[in-house]
Amino acid sequence: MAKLPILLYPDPRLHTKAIPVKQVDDKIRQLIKDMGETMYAAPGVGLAATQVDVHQRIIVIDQSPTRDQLHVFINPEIVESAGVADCEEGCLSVPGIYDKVTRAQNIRVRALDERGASFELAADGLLAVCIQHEMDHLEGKVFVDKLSRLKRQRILSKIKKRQREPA
Ligand code: K2U
Ligand code: ZN
Repeated sequence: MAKLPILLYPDPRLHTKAIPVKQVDDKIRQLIKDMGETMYAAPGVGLAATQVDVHQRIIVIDQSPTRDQLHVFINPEIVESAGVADCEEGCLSVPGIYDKVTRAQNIRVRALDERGASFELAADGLLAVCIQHEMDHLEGKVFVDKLSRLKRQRILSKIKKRQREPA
């Protein structure tokens, strides 16, 4: 397995729209293993393939307290959504930045698993937030893109200031 480098905002590659996985094969399964290792090491609750510069529609999520229940979603689609909820979000591609984002409260998602079998999952709470956050990544969207222009400008200034400071 391998830890993969995570793209950092405002890297333009984060704004690439991912393409559907055509064949769930051993190469895809190895990528999923590497994404899981990368996510756990970060540490994060989720990771989209876009964030490791692989532009295919794959996300991994583990919001379990024991960190041993990895959800894998290949070619995910939200087939139902209901309600609205605000949640404080962060992102491994935008370290140290957190802000409130409004998303659907309850969702039903259809995807392929690591064997290529189709499944559906109903989600709410943090899992629902994370699925939507990761699916945004597959669309080339980062959560800070949803914030006001002023907030985005302040975040970019903070990132540029950090880059000027000695490591
Ligand atoms: O996509 C990512 O960068 C992974 C995020 C997923 C996530 C975003 C918002 C809310 C929940 C999960 C990282 O896990 S960021 C770490 C984190 C976790 C919970 C809440 C806020 C930030
Ligand atoms: Zn993110």
